[in-house]
Parts: sequence; structure tokens; C-alpha cells
Amino acid sequence: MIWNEEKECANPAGRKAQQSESLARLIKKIYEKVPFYRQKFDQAGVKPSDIQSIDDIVKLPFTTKDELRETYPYGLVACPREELTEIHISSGTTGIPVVGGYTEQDVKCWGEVMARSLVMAGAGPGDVIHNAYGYGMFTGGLGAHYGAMALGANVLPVSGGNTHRQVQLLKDFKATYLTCTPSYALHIAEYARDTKTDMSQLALKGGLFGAEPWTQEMRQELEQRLRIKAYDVYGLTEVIGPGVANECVHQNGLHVQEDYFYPEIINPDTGEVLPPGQKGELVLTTLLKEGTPLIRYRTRDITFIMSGACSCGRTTIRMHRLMGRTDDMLIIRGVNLFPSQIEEILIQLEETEPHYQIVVDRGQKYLDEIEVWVEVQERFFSDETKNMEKLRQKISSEMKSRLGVNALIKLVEPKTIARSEGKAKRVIDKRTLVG
Ligand code: DLL
Repeated sequence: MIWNEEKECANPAGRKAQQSESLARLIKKIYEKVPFYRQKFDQAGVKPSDIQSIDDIVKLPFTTKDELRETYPYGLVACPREELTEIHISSGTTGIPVVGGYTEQDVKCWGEVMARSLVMAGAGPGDVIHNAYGYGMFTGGLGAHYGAMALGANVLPVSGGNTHRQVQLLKDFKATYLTCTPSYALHIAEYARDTKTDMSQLALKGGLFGAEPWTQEMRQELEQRLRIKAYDVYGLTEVIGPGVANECVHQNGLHVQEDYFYPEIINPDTGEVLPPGQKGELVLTTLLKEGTPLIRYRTRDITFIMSGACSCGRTTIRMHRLMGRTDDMLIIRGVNLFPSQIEEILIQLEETEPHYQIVVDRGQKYLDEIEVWVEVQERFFSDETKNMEKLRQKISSEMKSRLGVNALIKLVEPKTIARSEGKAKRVIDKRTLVG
């Protein structure tokens, strides 16, 4: 089944006409309504009348994450503030978060793209969807929820955590689809195995997993353990949340919802637009967003556009599953984290030096684990275990409350962390990522 054949299977000329019209209308509107964009376009010397076709998009300047932070919280809202019905922000940033604002129409669109995603994964009206993405400011929970509602499915808004209960509910309600991060899905699978759950009591057919990098190996692992088909779903708060792109049953690249989100791949160093097949930074334009539209937004995610038609019948272009990021952002159990945020905490504590090393690994339970090695200042370093333990706990709770991550802190003696002579290698990421 295809959820919206008219849009997902549009012919190239029809799609281009719709994208062109949407872009022209959007640029005209935000030039009038959003001073931030007006200034940017003026500086770049582009007028709304210069944008007649989607091909004209290259005339427009990029928007960056830093600019989003500078306009926090309402700077990019393109409608009267009272018309916003919902707001989300990105997770895990100590500094200024990025904002996604939705009008009623935007929430509807979100439901539509997520319904399309669920259908791509083989779901349909009447399926029972166990939604273990976190509900709250994170977009995973509500995004999958709106999609399930638009689809006419039966959704269980379980949210994350309490794995024992997750397994029990999966059994009791005979959920046919599971939606959560891939690492949490593996954790659920592991828990089910450890507790000797009879997998034939589960009715799962598939899962929609995303919000963090994962691999083909992890897909296989998930498919075997949960006896499902595991599909990749991509999205980001600023743009809408999950539902920007999704895999269909062929599991060969993610179909981008091109009528809503116009993708480009650029060389991150030069800004040059790259042709299909060439790897670079994904840039997205929200063609129909009313609340907080984004123009040529640099996602910092690395992928490439795949050429050729997909045998599922959809004509939307596909992007390869994500292959990395252009910055050093880590995603630990769904929380976005920059090493500099850890550094900030260590600098503020008088007992520690800002010399540190972060080790990220996939733990025994398949959940990401983060270990931070911290150098203690000479005058605070002591052989007394009690003192050191107290300091360890202090750093740990500081990281939990300010960054939202549970890090294992390992205190090391002064001057033991290797000093670098060039770019410091702060992060050792042991999670294997294969394309
Ligand atoms: O993670 C939205 C989402 C929720 C996507 C549920 C999928 C499922 P943010 O918290 O703003 O939003 O994080 C966005 O997460 O720029 C990518 O780096 C990463 N990411 C999202 N989906 C994938 C994926 C949500 N399928 C950032 N594979 C993005 C790899 C992903 N990385």
C-alpha cells in the first residue's frame, strides 16, 4: 500500500511544479514576515521575485544551527505567535536549544508524513503501534503518535523506560509495530531474551527506528531477535521531527518526503551542490512549513542521494542511511551531546582540569555507554577513596542534571591524559558504524 499515491508517486514534472510554487510562495511570505530572513536575503542580494522555480534555490543563502540559536526562542516564527499550536526543542544542549514551531496545519503535515512512513514499513490502519519513543520536548514520541493517529492505527503511548513493562505490554496488547530508537529496541530484545520471554507470544511485524546512528549489523540483530523487519526513519527537530525520510520495504535508502522537504547535498567546505552519488552534507528546505520554516538548512548530517527508481513505485528520491556528521556531536541514547559541553562543566569545577577523554561504547545491553576520564587537579588528588568517590559523584550528577546523560566518571591522576599537538582527539567512539 502507498499512503498518498498522488504525492509519493508524482511524475517528475508535476513534483517540480509543486516544489517551485511552494518555494516561491514561502520565500515571498518569510521575506515579509521574518526580519531574520529579510536581512539575510537583502545581504545576499536576492529578492523574492528572483525565486520562480525550485532551481532558483541555489540563489538563496544557507541557514545554520548557530543562526537558529541566535534567534531563540521565537525569532524564526513566520506566523502570528498565537497561531502556533505546539513547540518542540532539541534535546541535550546546555546552551541554547533549537526550536521547532508548528501551526495546526504543520501538525497535520507531520501526521501525514509519519503515516506515509509507517505505511512504507508495511503498517496499515488497524495495526497496533507500541510507541516507545520519548514523549515530551523530544519529537520522537509525538511524531510517531500523530502518524499512527493519521493512519487510523491503534497507538500505545508507552514512551521510554521501564523495560519490564514494555515487554509485558508488547505481549498483552499484541503490538504489531514497535517505534523507538534502535538501541532501545535492542535493549528490549535483550531483556526479553534474558527473562526467557516466549517470542511467539509477541505479534510484532516491524519497527520504525531512528534518532541516532545505527548499522546494517544492528538491523540484522534486531530483525533476528524481535522477528521483525526493521526500518530506518530520519528527521530532526528544527525541520519537523521524525518523518523527513523513511525506508520502504526494499530497505534500500530512505525516501525523502520531497513535497515537504527539499533535499540538497553540498560540499561542507565550499557549499557547492553535489550531484547524486556524491557524499556530502544534507541541506533541507521546508517547502510547506508555516510555524518555523527553514531555508537551505545545513543539517550537518552526511549522506548522498541515490539515483535510480525504487521498485516500490514511489518516485520520491532516496538518500542513503546516514553516514556521519560534519561536527563532533555525539548521540547518546537519543540525547545530543557535544564534547564542549562536558568541557564547560569541567572548567567550572575547581577540582578538575579541562583535560578529558570521552569513550563511547555500545554496552552489554546494546545501549550506548559513555565514560569520561577526567584529570583531577594536583592539589585535590588524594589517595583517599572516600574523597575521590565524592568528587566522582559530584561530576556525575552535574552531567546528569545539566546534560541529561548518565556518564561513568573515571578520575585519573594529573597529567596522565595524552596532550595533543594538533586537534585534540577527545572522543574515542568504539561503536562500529558501517554504511
Ligand atoms: O532525533 C528526530 C527523530 C525522532 C528522528 C525519532 C527519528 C526518529 P533531534 O533530536 O533533533 O531529532 O536529532 C536530530 O539525530 O540531525 C541526526 O544526526 C540524528 N538522526 C535522526 N534520525 C537518524 C537516523 C530527532 N535514522 C539528529 N539515523 C539528526 C542516524 C539520525 N541519525
